[in-house]
Amino acid sequence: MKRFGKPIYVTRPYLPPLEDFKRGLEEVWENQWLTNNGPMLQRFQRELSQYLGVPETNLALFNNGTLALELGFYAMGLSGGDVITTPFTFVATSHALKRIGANPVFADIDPETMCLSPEAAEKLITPRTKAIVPVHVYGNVCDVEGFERLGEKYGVKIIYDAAHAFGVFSRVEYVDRVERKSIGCCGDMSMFSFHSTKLFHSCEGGLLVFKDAAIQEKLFELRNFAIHGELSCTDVGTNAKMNELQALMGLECLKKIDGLLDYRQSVYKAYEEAFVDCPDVKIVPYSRNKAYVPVLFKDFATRERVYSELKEKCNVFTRRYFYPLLTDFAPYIYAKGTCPNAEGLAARVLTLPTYYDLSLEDVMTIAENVKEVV
Ligand code: T4K
Repeated sequence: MKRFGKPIYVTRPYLPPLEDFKRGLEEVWENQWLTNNGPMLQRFQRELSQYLGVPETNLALFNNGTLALELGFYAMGLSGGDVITTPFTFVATSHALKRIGANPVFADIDPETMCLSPEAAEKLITPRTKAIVPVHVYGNVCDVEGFERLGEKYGVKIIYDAAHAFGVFSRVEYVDRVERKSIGCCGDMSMFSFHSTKLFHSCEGGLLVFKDAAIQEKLFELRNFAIHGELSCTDVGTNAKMNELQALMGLECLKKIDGLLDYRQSVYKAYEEAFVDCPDVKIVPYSRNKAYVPVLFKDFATRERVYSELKEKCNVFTRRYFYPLLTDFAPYIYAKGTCPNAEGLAARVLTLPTYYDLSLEDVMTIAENVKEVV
């Protein structure tokens, strides 16, 4: 097995050219405005609106994805209700529900896409259900039509955790033209995470995209303590404001988004080719933006061996996203054993390194090392 001289992590944040960032910093210095709805934040919101093809009235930026989810759930009135969601995700999804006083109810995932199954979710709908929160896990797109049907049939909100799905669009064909539609436009609301470990980031950050423009004012209020000027406070808000340096990082990364997305496809393709002759490593093909490269092994023992040998012998730090399942963690242990598909896949999955400057040669070496272990 080949050992890398420097550690290879599951991801590395893209950094824009320092000169470009410095120019932006000069502007921040001139403005002497660092947070609280500053000019960089407003520009970032404007440019995101153009990139996503979503009106500015239907977006809101936050200081991280978790608080974006929390405030989104709160603004949609989920407190006190049951919300059906997936256990195969990062803890932030269900933590955000719990923290606003909603009760996460876990339904199983589709064994192919690894996203929440609409059929499994439907079986758990009761009069207490206020919403369904599917996750486009790894950038694999959920069965959005299936969830739309459930939303209409039962009158429940559909709110996507799209933390991994920035840069995913679908083609919409009209008689006279073809348009692209952001995955964020599905359902009542979607959240994109701009954390440094994401293919597009603002150091930390989160974006909500929502169908009903009327909710924007509420979200702006909630992210700023729900205070209005000096004399009024109308709700229990919090501090979830994105600052100017975050917005600047986001703007600089947005300039490069097409290249970042293209390169992820190349990395994925290189892994795919490397594993084509190896039936013991099954690459999961569903991610649209290739934000992650999940692979499945035949059993838990093999996955664990690959994980540790890559770390110890090769200096390669893969991650077992998403193991353990949320239903193995103390706050959600009440649902342990209820989602067999998710349990089976969490025991066998490993996400391999992918990032903007991971060379294709290094991808081949990582893949060869994996093949030597299985
Ligand atoms: N919903 C879903 C489905 C999510 O996956 C997430 C977050 C959220 C909601 C919440 O969104 P945010 O509130 O985070 O915006 C990471 C991230 O912290 C987390 O954002 C992400 N999902 C989760 C899947 O992964 P860790 O604990 O695995 O990250 P960490 O610090 O171990 O970083 C992974 C590797 O990246 C490191 O081994 C080295 C490298 N790295 C990391 C950072 C931060 C760098 O090279 N440079 C860096 O600056 O959680």
